[in-house]
Amino acid sequence: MPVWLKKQWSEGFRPVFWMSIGASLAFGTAVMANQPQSKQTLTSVAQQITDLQYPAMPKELTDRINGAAAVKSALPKIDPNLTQEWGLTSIGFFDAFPQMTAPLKATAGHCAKEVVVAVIDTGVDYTHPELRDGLWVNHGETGPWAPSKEHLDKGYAFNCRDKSCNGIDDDKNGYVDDVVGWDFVHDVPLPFDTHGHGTHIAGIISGSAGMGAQGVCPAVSLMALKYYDNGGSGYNNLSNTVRAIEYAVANGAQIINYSGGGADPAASERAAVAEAQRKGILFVAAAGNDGRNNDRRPYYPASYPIDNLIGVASVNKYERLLPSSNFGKSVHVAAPGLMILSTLPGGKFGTMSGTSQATAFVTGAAALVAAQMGALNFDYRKVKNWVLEGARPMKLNGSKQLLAAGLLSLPGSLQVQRAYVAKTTAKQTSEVAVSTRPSATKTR
Ligand SMILES: [Ca+2]
Ligand SMILES: [Ca+2]
Repeated sequence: MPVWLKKQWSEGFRPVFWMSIGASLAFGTAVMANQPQSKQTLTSVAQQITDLQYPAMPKELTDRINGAAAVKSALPKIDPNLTQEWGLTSIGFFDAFPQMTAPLKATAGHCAKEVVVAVIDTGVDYTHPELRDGLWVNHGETGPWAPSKEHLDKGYAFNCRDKSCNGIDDDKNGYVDDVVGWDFVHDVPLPFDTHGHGTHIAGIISGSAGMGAQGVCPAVSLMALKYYDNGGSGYNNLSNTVRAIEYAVANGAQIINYSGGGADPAASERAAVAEAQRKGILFVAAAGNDGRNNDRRPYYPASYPIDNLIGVASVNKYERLLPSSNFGKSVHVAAPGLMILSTLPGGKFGTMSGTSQATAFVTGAAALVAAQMGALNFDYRKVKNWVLEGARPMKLNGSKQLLAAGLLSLPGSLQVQRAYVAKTTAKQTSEVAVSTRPSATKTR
């Protein structure tokens, strides 16, 4: 089998054996809010998603882009049963709030817009009420615009008077009208999700409306990069992956979420991850859903030996590794990954399972911890260290070992981070004290 044909989702679309843990849970039990689960079938949910037309940019976003007053949308009342999602409880999300530093706590509904997370996936439903307030906006492609005299002399017709829709690459980054990201599958600006996977990942990271999918880092700036084509070749999916990573690196992402992968390495992909590392970007990747040891049979990109990578395994509600989850000392940390409730295209909600979802929890946690320091101070080595050192012990099955031997813990990571800040502050204070002390040699 060619290398790229194995590229697939990390919630595990396995043909036979893992069907019960992967695909069937991914879509088969996807539930729409306020509808009985049993009425949803694989076909009906997939069909609803496929039938969606690519919506235009949401009005809320265009208003924001045009500098108009933010439109307050009338949101349904928060359903406490939905927001108390088990994965959030497991990572200590609700326990973490009292521990957060004052500025962040005050704006906990908006984690930190300065932190940019690129979701390289099937695209994102950027019109979803849970997600539309948390989108990254490329300010080089926004703002009022008028055709030049040269344009008019050439007789060009422009229906639009904004950089976001003028058909011009205003910020000269190689992409025309890329306002919220890019669709590498169709090479068009709006990376709408007709699959469901990317929208689900986005909700876990940044869901912010409290309607049914609370994100770990609400309303962090989410850059939507669509690389995966369900009907496309594995080769195209790989080359689009590489282009998407390069876009994220070139356009200011601090964290990349990649909830996919395959059994075979690729030089181009490895080079792109290495370039992300050189640019100081954290790369969070799924460990895969083959139930195997990645130390023996690696899963890429999670298994590239590059130090900006965090490989993520998945656990159930009882904090046991899912049988489908890959493991090994080369896998860094585990996070919730079974029946995770999040957003689906078309303003819907549903559950999916696998290391894809676990990866999104780790990305959200990394973004939240990074947000405490301010985005300008982003340092992937420190953020990775806080996430891994803050992990709490978990029971492992027999020989299945994880490098960090632990489960993602927001309170734990915040604690490690605060200890670091306290130590750094103390060191700076003592250095100041030393430098202001009169020199013994000079006083003689
Ligand atoms: Ca551009
Ligand atoms: Ca433009």
